[in-house]
Amino acid sequence: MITLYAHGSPNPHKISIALEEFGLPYKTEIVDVWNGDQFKPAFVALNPNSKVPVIVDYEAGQTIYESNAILLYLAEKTGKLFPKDSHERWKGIQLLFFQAASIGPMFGQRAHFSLFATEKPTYAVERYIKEGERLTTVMENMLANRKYFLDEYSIVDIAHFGWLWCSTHQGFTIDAYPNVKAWFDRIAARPAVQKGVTVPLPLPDFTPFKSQK
Ligand SMILES: N[C@@H](CCC(=O)N[C@@H](CS)C(=O)NCC(=O)O)C(=O)O
Repeated sequence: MITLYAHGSPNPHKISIALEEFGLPYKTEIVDVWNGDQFKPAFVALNPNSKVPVIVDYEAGQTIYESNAILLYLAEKTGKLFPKDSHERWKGIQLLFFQAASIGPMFGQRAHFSLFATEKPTYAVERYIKEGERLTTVMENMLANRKYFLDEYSIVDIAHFGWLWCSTHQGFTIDAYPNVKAWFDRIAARPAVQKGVTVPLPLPDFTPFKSQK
């Protein structure tokens, strides 16, 4: 049995989606990151960086943090949703790093400065909106004439979907990016994805933040 430590937020949703896709038995523990649960010693013992998601795979005696490392772990454990062919595999690893190093942090800062910051400094708001649009253009080009980021549906799609799902709920539209939009709708239609984004909690209601934008 696997325990997923999570909250209703983009990086944990990558893992609940993957667990649903893999059909692995799991249970969830809610870590309320809005109220500081991630800094409690018992959780810091699982992830010294105090962030969700974390999984504990009791059968294997393995604890893992960093969402894309968890995705790779689960793909390796099941032998599913990640290519075995070396060239395609390295393309996938590269895209997982790209997602973790660029999309996640930049979309995160965009949401922070545009929505959550009590003061909204114009420079920071504009910087991250511009970077968010630039990165969405990068994905638009990557997805030209492709159904998925790799030749087949994979954990790379799941990794990218988490933040795009969240950012569209935060009001950052992808309508101007037809390849990203078509890919997004294709992934969102999957039953495992529809279930995964509700586990352990759906995204919060961003309406109060959007109205102060
Ligand atoms: N690079 C990490 C980022 C994890 C992350 O930022 N998680 C957020 C929720 S989506 C969190 O725990 N935030 C609480 C905090 O920053 O204190 C990953 O991909 O797992």
